[in-house]
Amino acid sequence: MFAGRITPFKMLVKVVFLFVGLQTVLCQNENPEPRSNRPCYTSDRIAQRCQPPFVNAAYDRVFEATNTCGMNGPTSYCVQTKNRNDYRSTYCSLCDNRDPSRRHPPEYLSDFNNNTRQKTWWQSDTMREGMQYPTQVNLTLHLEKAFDITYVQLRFYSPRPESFAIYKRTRQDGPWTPYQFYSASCETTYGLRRDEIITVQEEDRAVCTPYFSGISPLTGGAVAFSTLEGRPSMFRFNSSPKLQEWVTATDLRIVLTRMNTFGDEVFGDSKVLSSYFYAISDLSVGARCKCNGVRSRTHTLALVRDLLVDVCKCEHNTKGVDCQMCKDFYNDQPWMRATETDAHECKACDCNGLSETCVFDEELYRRTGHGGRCTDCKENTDGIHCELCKANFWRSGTQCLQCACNPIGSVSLQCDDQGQCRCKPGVGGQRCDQCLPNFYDFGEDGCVACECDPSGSLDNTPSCDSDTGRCRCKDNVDGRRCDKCKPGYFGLNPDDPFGCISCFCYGHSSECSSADGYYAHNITSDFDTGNQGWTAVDERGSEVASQYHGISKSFTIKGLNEILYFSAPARYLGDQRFSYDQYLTFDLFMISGRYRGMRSDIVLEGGNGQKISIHMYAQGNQLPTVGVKNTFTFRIHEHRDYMWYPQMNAVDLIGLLSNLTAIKIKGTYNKT
Ligand SMILES: [Ca+2]
Repeated sequence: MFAGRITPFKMLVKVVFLFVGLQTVLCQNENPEPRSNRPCYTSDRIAQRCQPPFVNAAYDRVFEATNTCGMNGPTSYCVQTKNRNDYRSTYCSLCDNRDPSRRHPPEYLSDFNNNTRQKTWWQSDTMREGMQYPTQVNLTLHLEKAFDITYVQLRFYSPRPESFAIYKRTRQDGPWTPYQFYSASCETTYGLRRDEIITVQEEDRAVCTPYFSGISPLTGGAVAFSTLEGRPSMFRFNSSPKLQEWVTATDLRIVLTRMNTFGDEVFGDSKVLSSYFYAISDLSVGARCKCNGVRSRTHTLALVRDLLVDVCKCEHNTKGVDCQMCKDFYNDQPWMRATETDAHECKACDCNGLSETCVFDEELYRRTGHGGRCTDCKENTDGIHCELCKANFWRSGTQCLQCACNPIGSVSLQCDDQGQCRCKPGVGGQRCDQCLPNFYDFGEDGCVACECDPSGSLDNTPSCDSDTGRCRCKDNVDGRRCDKCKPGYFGLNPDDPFGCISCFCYGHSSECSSADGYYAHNITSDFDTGNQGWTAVDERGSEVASQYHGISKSFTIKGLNEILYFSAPARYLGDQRFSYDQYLTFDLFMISGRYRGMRSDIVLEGGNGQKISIHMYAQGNQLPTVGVKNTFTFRIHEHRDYMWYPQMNAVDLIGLLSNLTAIKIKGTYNKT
């Protein structure tokens, strides 16, 4: 017994000395970060680190205690004291939770700032009720949000425990991890070596210290745990994520493991047993609301699990209970804790005003220095900054327009930068929704070529019905591809606006075909060597006077009031069937006079008295002009577009041509 008493007294001297030293350290390092109440922005609106105030985070919070005295009616306890002569004396009292003057509930742990002079404390059952190792008491403090813990300080009303530990959680649903062990028997109670040196590699490891575990003082002993004390990186706190995590806690737990005794409990004396219990008058937690350096000084309150708790009022475009993330749309840079040199303000994404949301893209940030990837781009835009048009859209000025490529006719639903879709073979149109000219049967494989023969196609331009593929033919042409003459016609010819010419078989057949062995030749008069057989005739066909001019190489007729014609020589006459659908061409030079319209300007006469005639201006010819050489061309064809008079059918016209007796061209124009 005697030896057992000597040891704690030796310890006491050491404890007091160390405790003073620790308090000094606490003051120096009370704020691991600079003590500053500066605003979160400078007057120039430049973001800078700002911090919430240093507070006692335990103040006025409710502790949960797994054991409290007097909960099931009054129990007695005895307090050992020492008088001036160092003799112990004992007085006894009652604990009764129903009696306000005798209760010792857990809330007395955190009424630190209570100005009442009367000391308040929480107290457990005594050893008489079975309170001793291995039965332990847990005192749990829920901070409701993360705090940066600087110290945890306990002031005991009973002697300090022989063994107790501080645990913490960094998340409200996380595991409890040890913070610190206090034990006079580190090895046997906690399995830890006493006072281990903390290494850089294990800065976030709890250690066990035997100091503060003696039985003296019998009351009023304090224990202060400084979270950074003895940790190698404590002066490089801002660059040590491990220590930043180490000081973070959302909940704290004091686990009271074993009481100190004088060893006299073994005799089972009820008064002695009643004198051993745990009692703590105050527990304070020096901490800052964890806001990661981006919180303004102002507290705000929020309801968390029906409790009003402190939350950070986040600045620098951050959000979250601890300002631990960037606000929506401020994801251009990764979230980082503010430091003295860089506030790490969250920056807005660049979405060209076309989105209000974005996400942080690590890979993009590594590549470009900007990690904001816009989402939900509006107005049909897409891209990291909503700078592109969505798939299957194209840009027209500032707008993105839908390509609307026809899914059947298009190779792809994406059009080019002019809005033109890529079409399958034979398909056309901006959206590839129709067959190209000369193609038909719009379908999955595109369109099929109509393969119209240009010679037989209207205006020599191939085109067909886009549904049936039937080509649009000239009048006398037939066939799906306009590649053959209609029955009764022959000689498909691109120069023929009707495509084919009528057969003439003297009424003995209506069908014919082109025959080999024929060639086209012109009958021409150039008047180089006289009138070359041309004569001048009057209306009745009687020859009249004419002149030939060798210098101008021209054949001339003059008349005053009579109508005179140039009459073609015999080689133009006779069987001229092959001139059907061919041309009659001549040059005319009018010396004087004025043209007056007359139907019989040009006359073709047949053997049986038939004749056809035509106006000089028909078939798009110009009116004859004085002093100018005019060239006239007439197609010899019965179609009314060619304006021959009278109208006759092809067979009759060819019949006329088969025995042509006269070609007359009017040569005087001074009389109508
Ligand atoms: Ca108190």
